[in-house]
Amino acid sequence: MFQKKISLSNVPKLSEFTSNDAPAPVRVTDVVTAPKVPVLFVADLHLTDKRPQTAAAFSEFLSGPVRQAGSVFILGDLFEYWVGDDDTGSAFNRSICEALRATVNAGTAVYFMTGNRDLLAGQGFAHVSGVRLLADMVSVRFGTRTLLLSHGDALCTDDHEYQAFRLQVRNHEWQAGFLAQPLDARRKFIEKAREQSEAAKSGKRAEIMDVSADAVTNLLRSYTYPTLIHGHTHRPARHTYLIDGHHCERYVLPDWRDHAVWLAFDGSEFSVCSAQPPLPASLTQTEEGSFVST
Ligand SMILES: [Mn+2]
Repeated sequence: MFQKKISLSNVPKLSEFTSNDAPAPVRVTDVVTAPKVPVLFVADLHLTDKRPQTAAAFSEFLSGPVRQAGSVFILGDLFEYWVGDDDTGSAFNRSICEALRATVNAGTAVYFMTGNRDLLAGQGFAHVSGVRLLADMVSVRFGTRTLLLSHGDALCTDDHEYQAFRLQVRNHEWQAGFLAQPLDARRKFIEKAREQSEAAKSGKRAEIMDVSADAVTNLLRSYTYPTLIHGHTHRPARHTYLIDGHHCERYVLPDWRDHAVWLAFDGSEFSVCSAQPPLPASLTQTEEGSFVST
């Protein structure tokens, strides 16, 4: 099949993405009904062969807590980067996929949503690993209770430059052009994009890069005041809101360093769990509420 090629040298740089348009409101595009409890939630593991301790923690997490759970939801940025599903052959990616596959085969449902780092993980990854792909954002229903799950970057609507970039890399033509490049060229491009992203971040105010309060309020109001769970910002917390007289919660998942940390839900209560107590100090308190620890 003819595939239009886009030279990587012609791929726009981060700094060239700008937009003053208000981003479209975030909408639920996927639904999961009554997954088996307890349900575990993780995000932002950023697995890479450069951090073997984190990869080992993931392997232990899968073979321990996850096997004892009914289901696990991975809400994006499982990998530090993912250059395409044709890269499942590398030793590191293969070992992660095999660990996921063993977990699925043992009877625990593994749900996976991409983040900004592993946006290109798709059907090929799902086929090898056995995970069930989810769109961002997904509604998970337990009887009358609804949880909304998202990676979280779609809610960072105050960062117009990032949102314009996000839109661009989600464009199918852009992706096809990117995927048509050799693996090495793709890896180099991602390394460079990451450097640019870090440089751009250093010039931005911290609030700009957090989720927008308005985006969160509008979302919770639109979906009859559910509990929102997301990652991406690396600002773990439990936020509470009173919107139109309804109490709502927003859990921000922690990123992983050298040990596993996850949020568990038994169908009615949440708890934060760690493979290595005590919890990091950053987990304990925010201005709006504190993380529930057990
Ligand atoms: Mn992210």
